[in-house]
Amino acid sequence: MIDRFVFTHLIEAKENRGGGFLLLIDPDKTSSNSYLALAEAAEDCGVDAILVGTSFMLSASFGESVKAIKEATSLPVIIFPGSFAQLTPAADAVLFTSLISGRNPEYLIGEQVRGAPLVKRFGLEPIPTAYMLIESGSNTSVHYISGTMPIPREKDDIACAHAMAAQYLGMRLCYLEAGSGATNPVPISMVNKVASCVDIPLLVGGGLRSPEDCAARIDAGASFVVVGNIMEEQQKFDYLRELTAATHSKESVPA
Ligand code: 1GP
Repeated sequence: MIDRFVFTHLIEAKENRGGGFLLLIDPDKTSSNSYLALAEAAEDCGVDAILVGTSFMLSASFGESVKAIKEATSLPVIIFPGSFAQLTPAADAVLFTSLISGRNPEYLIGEQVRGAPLVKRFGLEPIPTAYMLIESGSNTSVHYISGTMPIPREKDDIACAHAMAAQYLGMRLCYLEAGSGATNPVPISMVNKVASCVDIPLLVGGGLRSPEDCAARIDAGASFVVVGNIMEEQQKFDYLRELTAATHSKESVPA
């Protein structure tokens, strides 16, 4: 029997606040001082959970980074793994992703088979997540590393069919990903169409830079937005508050 504390926390955040805001920390991209300051401030700034993950894992101390982030916050810390090697007992949960938009067996099931025994041994809560890359105007790290084609950004029907397959396979979340630092985020029209095709909650991320970007995806039917780059670049906590406030559509914006 798998506990679903973190998944339940996410769903409650969505239901109570209108939309959930997930802050992505990539320990490869910023200094530990910067990301720990961000993690410490996150809850007070309205963040609902922290994702930690990286495409490359340039540093050998990924596990130490997750542990330090966990110690800096009382928010759930969820691994968003670039590979099974990023699994660590320091986190609460893992987005147990399968790259369903691609046809590379390593990222559909290979990494998951390597990671499953570690998830069990470490006591991590696995959150089964369908991961779908959406074309964003330029080649992103995930496209290159996974060797897969993203779904064309105007092909709503293809995106819907993938999301429906994910739901019927029993996935709990569906992540529409334009890629970190994407030039063009996932189109609002695609979020709207996919949300109308499935009942499972949607996460949308990649290239979301403004409160308007976040609010528009929640209004279109996303349950959660994921934001990384813009906060790593800015380190402005007031701006983080603006992003979370725009995402929490049920909460009144402070005057
Ligand atoms: C990337 O969706 C996340 O996997 C976040 O993207 O870094 O562009 O905010 P950004």
